[in-house]
Amino acid sequence: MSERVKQIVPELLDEIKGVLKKHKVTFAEYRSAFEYLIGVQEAKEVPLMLDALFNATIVEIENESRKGTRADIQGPYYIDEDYPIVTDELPSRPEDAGAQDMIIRGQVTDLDGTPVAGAMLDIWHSTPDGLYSGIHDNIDRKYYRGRVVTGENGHYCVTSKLPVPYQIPNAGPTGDLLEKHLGRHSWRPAHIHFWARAEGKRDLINQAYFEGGEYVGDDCCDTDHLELVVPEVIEDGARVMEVNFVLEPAQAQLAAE
Ligand code: MBD
Ligand code: FE
Repeated sequence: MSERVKQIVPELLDEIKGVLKKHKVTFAEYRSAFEYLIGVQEAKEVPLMLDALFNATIVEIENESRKGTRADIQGPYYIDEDYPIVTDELPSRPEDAGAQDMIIRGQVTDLDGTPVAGAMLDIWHSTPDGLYSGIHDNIDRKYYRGRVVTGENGHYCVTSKLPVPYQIPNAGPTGDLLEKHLGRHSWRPAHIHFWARAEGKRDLINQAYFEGGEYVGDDCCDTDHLELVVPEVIEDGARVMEVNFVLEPAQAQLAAE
């Protein structure tokens, strides 16, 4: 058994037990929490609920040991597949042809500002109506997901369609927890997910947001996203998302683990 598990789990359990005692939680309340968790499982919302509640904390911890661009939450809707390398457009749904165009581009460098060629960026984001392909409404998983590789000078560029502020699925127990039980909302600012990988560099998972957008700074998933909030630039009618990444050496990753 892992030493970390032996160290952390008993402490976690003690903390939980302490709160239960402090508030003299009754058997009926315990049973209702029990039923709640069964509902989370039945709605298949375990990934959604865990990421909404805890991913931002794990990211905060990770960022203590990061130089360069800070990490952000991965969220529950990354699909771990060998997506094709895209050189021009992320595949978009035919019915979104009229949606706002978006250009995602930028440069990957190391800590010294030297361009990183051959870095691979996994990019994924929602449809213009706030759904994730491969997850919601049987939308083909090929849409709004793909990989780009940086060129000689560390640059990349890909076009897509603009995502909108995103309401996490709120008809289930995660939405109930946030909205009904805690009096919060269930929205995230519009965002684009990235996972940057390059040889000899520490992996970086993060997200870009739209400056001035609704829910920026008021995310139901508790991100602070002080970085990668991209000012509005329009080119030929397309919203340009200039997103640059500074990657630190992979040794830092090993040291942090
Ligand atoms: C998302 O799209 C997301 O990015 C997060 C963090 C949680 C729920 C849905
Ligand atoms: Fe997301």
